[in-house]
Amino acid sequence: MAEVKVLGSWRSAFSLRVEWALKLKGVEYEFIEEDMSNKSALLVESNPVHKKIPVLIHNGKPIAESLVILEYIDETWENGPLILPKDPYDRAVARFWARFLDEKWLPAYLTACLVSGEEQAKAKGEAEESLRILDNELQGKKFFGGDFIGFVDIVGNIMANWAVVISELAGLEIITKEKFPNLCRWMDEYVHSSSVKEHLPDPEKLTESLRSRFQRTNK
Ligand SMILES: N[C@@H](CCC(=O)N[C@@H](CS)C(=O)NCC(=O)O)C(=O)O
Repeated sequence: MAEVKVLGSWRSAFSLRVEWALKLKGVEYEFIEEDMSNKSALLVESNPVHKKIPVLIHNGKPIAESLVILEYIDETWENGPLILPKDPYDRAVARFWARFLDEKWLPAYLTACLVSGEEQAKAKGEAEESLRILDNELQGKKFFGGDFIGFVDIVGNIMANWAVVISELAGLEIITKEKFPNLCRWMDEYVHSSSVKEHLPDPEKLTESLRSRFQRTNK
């Protein structure tokens, strides 16, 4: 039987992407919790370039970067639902939105929650601009993937749970029903869907673990 290991952390949205994809495909795996303040030799040798989680190790061969891993999982385990669409154009579109989330929306959102004053207003504006585009993309759709959870939904996990916790700690209201109705409906649908809800980190535990980094005391 194939040996599948995931080097990750219970609180990392990136490593949970990998776990959710494996669960969706029904692949059994061993989860190895990494201590980010004391990275294991296995992590450093498996991902020598970035030394980051998640890493998927399949029969001894490591693969790093969550988006790359999701595609590998989809191509390797053909049973179960497709993560990326079949059609080449739809696949390209899904990859486009996944990169948009990680490269455009996420850095602006995190910056808005970490800085203050003018810098914060600028980052918040940029994050909201990305959210408007994503909200529009969800118009008339249940999930980014259509009727079922797919690549972009899995990558967007960070919006549906982490983003809410982080902005609460930072005392910023960004994703509201008034401004982003489609996105809020998607978040609700997504976190309550059967393939996701039982695998979400405990919200209180997550809040505690992110408190020291994001809570603002000088508001
Ligand atoms: N682009 C990477 C990001 C992964 C990432 O940022 N991992 C964080 C934990 S959430 C990490 O390992 N940080 C350790 C470090 O930066 O030293 C991916 O998609 O896998």
